[in-house]
Amino acid sequence: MKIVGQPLPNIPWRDKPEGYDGVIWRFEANPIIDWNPTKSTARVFNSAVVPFHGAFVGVFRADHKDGKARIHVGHSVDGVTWEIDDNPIQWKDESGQPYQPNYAYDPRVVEIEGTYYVVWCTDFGGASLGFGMTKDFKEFVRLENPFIPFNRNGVLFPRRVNGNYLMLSRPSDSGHTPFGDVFLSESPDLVYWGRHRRVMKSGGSGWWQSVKIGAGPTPIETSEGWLLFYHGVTGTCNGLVYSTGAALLDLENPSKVLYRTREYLMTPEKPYETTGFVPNVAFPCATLVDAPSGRIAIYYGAADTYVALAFAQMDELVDYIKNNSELLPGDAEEYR
Ligand code: BMA
Repeated sequence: MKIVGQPLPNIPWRDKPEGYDGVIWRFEANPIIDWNPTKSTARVFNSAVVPFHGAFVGVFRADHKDGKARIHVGHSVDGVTWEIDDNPIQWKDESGQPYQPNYAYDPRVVEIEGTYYVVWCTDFGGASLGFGMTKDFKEFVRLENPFIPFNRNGVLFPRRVNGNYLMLSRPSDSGHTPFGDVFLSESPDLVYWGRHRRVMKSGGSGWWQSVKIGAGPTPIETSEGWLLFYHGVTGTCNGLVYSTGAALLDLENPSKVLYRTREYLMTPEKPYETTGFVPNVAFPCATLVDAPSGRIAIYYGAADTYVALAFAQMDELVDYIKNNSELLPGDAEEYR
């Protein structure tokens, strides 16, 4: 079993605590970003991190003190301590004109062929996917929105598959959507998207993913398939609960699910996950990966208030997913 990717010897890392029997373990100093991290921002969570020039850069969801969500750049030497810009990203459109989204949240970032792409949730007559690129995290170019409303949780694959770019997304409604499956779309040029397929449905015997599911971080290429962390949502009399699961998708045709966790891997347990602006949310948006060692660091938003960090070891995690899998009808097929 191996990860297909680059070494990242400076990945933030902790060995699994002695006696702990889960396959994802939390950083003991969580949360790594607390309330009011900059002058204008109240809460930073559900954010994306990538390696950059020997250190790390992030695109952070920041809910401002006016209550509105925007996205900001941050830098870190160790992936744990972050300097976040107080100003949101200033976009220009492809003709060089300034462009600012009305709101922006839940960004994912991926490097493809030397360019960093950002997908976020934007206002496009309702919640939909915003899209842009940067090469240096200083100048950002806003690109065409990939899909019509309503949609969330857009996640690009880190390379083309069979010549096309791939994006996972979760078609939704304009509010706190009470449904949601993960879909896959292809594009030859990152402008025109089609060949839509349904990848995974909510539901199954595991109630933690009974209401809706959505892709989390950029899928990780492994010898066993694309490793996808995703969030699964259940309803309670106190509102929705966001847990984390994982799946392995077919390498050549990622619309087919090979394995998928029947039980969650992580659910809100710690005070910073169960208590905050929105209680009971563990929402993964990014991973860092050291391919030779199989180490995975997971960045997740906690309680719509904090950024937290957790860790997994690829071979142990993949074994677990394979041995504790439950596919739903249609998961393993190409659903068109
Ligand atoms: C979802 C998104 C996430 C958020 C979650 C819980 O609909 O808005 O950003 O973490 O709800 O509030």
